Amino acid sequence: MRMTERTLIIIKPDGIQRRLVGEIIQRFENKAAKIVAAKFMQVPEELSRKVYAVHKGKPFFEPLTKLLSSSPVLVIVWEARNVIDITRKIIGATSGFEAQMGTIRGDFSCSTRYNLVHSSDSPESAEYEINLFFRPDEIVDYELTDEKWLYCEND
Ligand code: 3AN
Repeated sequence: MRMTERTLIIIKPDGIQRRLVGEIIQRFENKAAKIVAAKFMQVPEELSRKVYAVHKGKPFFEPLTKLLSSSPVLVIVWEARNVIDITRKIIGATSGFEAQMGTIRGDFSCSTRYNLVHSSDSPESAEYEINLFFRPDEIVDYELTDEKWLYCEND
């Protein structure tokens, strides 16, 4: 059976400014992901640098962190079986030019930097990133009632 996991996504400033919030959230709900935490906020630059700490030293680090802090974002924790891998597939490749049609970036982004959504890329980064934005008591544990229509015993 696939593991129930949590992952963090950030609908980045370009996603908010382009009014794509509903469109983006819909794609996760379509694939049975459950919202367990959410926060609409302006990200301080110090926090943006922590989000992108793995890219420190790369030429795009400064513009990347500045962009994340340039306008409000919506941060969401999703929970579902296999949700980290599913999320990467829903979002698509880093560059909007390379991303497959049908993915969020493939359908809406024409840029590497303005690529609408950030997501955790592993269980380790999910844990790190969720802890950057949420205290444990801000994550809500609850049941949705459609699970028996989503998964079978082999899933
Ligand atoms: P992803 O967002 O697909 O997980 P990462 O984690 O490799 O991609 O990169 C984080 C962010 O850094 C990307 N969302 C993108 O905005 C930016 N980025 C990555 N590679 C480049 C690049 N070569 N040039 C400009 N920006 C980049």
